[in-house]
Amino acid sequence: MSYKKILTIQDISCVGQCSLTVALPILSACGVETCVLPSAVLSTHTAGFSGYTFRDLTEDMPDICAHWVKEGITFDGVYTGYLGSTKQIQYVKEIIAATAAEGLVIVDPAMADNGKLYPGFDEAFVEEMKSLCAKADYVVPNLTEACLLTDTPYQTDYDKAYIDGIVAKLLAMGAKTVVFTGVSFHEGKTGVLVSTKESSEYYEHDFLPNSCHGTGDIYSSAFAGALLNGKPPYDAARIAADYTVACIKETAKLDNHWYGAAFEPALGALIESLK
Ligand code: PXL
Repeated sequence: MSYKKILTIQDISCVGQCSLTVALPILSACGVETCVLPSAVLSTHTAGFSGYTFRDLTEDMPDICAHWVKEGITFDGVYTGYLGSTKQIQYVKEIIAATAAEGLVIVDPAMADNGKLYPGFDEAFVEEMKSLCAKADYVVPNLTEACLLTDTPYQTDYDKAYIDGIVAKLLAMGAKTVVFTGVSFHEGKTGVLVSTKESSEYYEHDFLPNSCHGTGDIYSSAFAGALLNGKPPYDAARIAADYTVACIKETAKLDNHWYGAAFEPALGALIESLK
């Protein structure tokens, strides 16, 4: 039996259905042993709430890593999401080198959406994030993040050449596979483009108007879980897309559920799709 162990590094937003509170249950449901390194602890996420608390855990990281190295702890993969500071990105690279030298590196450069950086991030953070993406086996950006990482002006109206240009830059930076989410070429549709230097495959699915916060984290977590289950990248991308759509549909049934997506009711379907 293959029983894989992944480390996921991202924040704990205590309330808000994103980052670790999403990644841990989804990866566990995928049958993957999930170890966590919280990058920061926030009372809520930063999108739509005001006055949230933020405890940066950057300075805990070197000691945590040193302890793991002393114990001989290694991981089959590392999946990074929202990171707490620019300095932390350097530590994350060191943790990957020390504990997952042979493992899969999945980087969701969770820092921006809808043409804007999340609160608290700046150009220096984007620059440092480029260096982490360069080390990724899989980088999973949305359009805003992909534009920031490649110094491309953000456009909502685009064609295939615009997207291909961004992908080429991400691959040239060093990312081995680009899993580009939210790429839409037809009205009412969106999809994910999975590209390496050799190949490119696109999975199109319905665009749901009630798009909700946290779906990027749901997507990346399901993608990482499917990949660690041995699914080929395109299949993992498709499984994650179908699961994310199911979560958005579940959320649409709820009143006033604006802060996150109801990912729990669709976990059973995700588990089925991995069989
Ligand atoms: O879903 C991405 C995310 C993760 N963590 C925090 C966030 C966000 C997006 O806004 O604020 C704290």
